[in-house]
Amino acid sequence: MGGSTFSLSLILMLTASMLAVSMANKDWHFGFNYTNWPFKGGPPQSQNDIPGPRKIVVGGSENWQLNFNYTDWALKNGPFYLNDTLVFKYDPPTNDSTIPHSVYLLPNLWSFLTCDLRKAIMVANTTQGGGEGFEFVLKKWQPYYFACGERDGYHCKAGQMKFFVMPLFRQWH
Ligand SMILES: *[C@@H]1O[C@H](CO)[C@@H](O)[C@H](O)[C@H]1NC(C)=O
Ligand SMILES: *[C@@H]1O[C@H](CO)[C@@H](O)[C@H](O)[C@H]1NC(C)=O
Ligand SMILES: *[C@@H]1O[C@H](CO)[C@@H](O)[C@H](O)[C@H]1NC(C)=O
Ligand SMILES: *[C@@H]1O[C@H](CO)[C@@H](O)[C@H](O)[C@H]1NC(C)=O
Ligand SMILES: *[C@@H]1O[C@H](CO)[C@@H](O)[C@H](O)[C@H]1NC(C)=O
Ligand SMILES: [Cu+2]
Repeated sequence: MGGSTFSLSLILMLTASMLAVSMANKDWHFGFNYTNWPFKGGPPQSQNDIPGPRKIVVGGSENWQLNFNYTDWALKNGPFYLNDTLVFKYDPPTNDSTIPHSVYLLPNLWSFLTCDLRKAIMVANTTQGGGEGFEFVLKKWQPYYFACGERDGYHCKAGQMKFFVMPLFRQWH
């Protein structure tokens, strides 16, 4: 149903961002002027002028929770750059009415699309999102596939708690 269209658009998005990166890197060596580069455009508006790495709260004021479209959020708040910090905020499970969350890194696009956690790595457990939140630095030039690992992938699959980022180089010109 809607699932395959959704997956297709994700693949298209990833392909587009990879293409942008590889093209940009290629051009980089030729010293192009990036002022008008459509993909480089940089993070929109205010964030654009901050030269150093940014600290971004995942989901903004919605934090890290069920039924928020993080794919959409990542699209609208990207691109992200190397050394930017993503902050995951979620309440630790204090009683039965708190829904526990966590942060996992999935190994590849396919496990991301299918929310397959078998080879995923937990980067933050259910208590680490409390207080100021859990901070994850985008240190490497690679795609990062994030997902909540709770309920054996259910939060990822049905709760939309997943998104990916491909951090870009900040200093291109
Ligand atoms: C890059 O292009 C913009 C717009 O065309 C121009 O204003 C700027 O001076 C150029 N920068 C360099 C370093 O050539
Ligand atoms: C989430 O947002 C993406 C990108 O805007 C969109 O393609 C997708 O349909 C949305 N998912 C849901 C379940 O609304
Ligand atoms: C990221 O930070 C590390 C450590 O501070 C630094 O060595 C590295 O050059 C930075 N990378 C980029 C792309 O800014
Ligand atoms: C559970 O914990 C949350 C947050 O600490 C609190 O707001 C809520 O009232 C608690 N619920 C119960 C049933 O104790
Ligand atoms: C989560 O990780 C923190 C830091 O490593 C640790 O202190 C805590 O006991 C862990 N909590 C659970 C529920 O595993
Ligand atoms: Cu969750």
